[in-house]
Amino acid sequence: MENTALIAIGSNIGNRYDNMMNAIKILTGTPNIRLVKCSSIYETDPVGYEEQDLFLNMVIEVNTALNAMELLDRCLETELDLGRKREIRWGPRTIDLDILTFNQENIETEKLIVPHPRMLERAFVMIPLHEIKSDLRISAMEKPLDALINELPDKEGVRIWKRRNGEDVFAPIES
Ligand code: GSY
Repeated sequence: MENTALIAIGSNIGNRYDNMMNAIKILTGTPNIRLVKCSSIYETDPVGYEEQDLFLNMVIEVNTALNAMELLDRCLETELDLGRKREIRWGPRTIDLDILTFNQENIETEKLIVPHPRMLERAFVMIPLHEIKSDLRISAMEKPLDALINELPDKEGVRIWKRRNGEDVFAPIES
């Protein structure tokens, strides 16, 4: 299990919590992907196409023996297993699994770009990410995660929904 990946998970159709838990079970239910850490779950205002239901979002860390493209295929298979249909580009979805980082690698192919090109702009990714990887640095970052989060305009659109443990997850990023 030599590789480490961070994966963002989101859902805004049906039983959003069950969708997310089932996605984690399917994805990490084989010997070559191991769940290391889960963030709390946040309820978030939709970004992009705003006329849709609220999302639940979280970030997980996994260890894996797969390479990045194999992990992407597993994410896409998991989405399909859970009935995801790709319809409106920024629209509602049963489940969304986005690889944010894969080790420290920079990968740019037609199917996969990591680090994820929009992750630093999205409070619904950055807040759960900060919770489990507050010291993360990627080449596109000019500041630490907490400083970037404080500058994000839509952070009020990210509210705790199910806390991972007793700690105040917002304390380190409140200005
Ligand atoms: O890119 C992920 C799908 N997505 C989301 C999401 O997961 N959460 C929120 N809050 N807005 C979103 N817009 C899109 S597209």
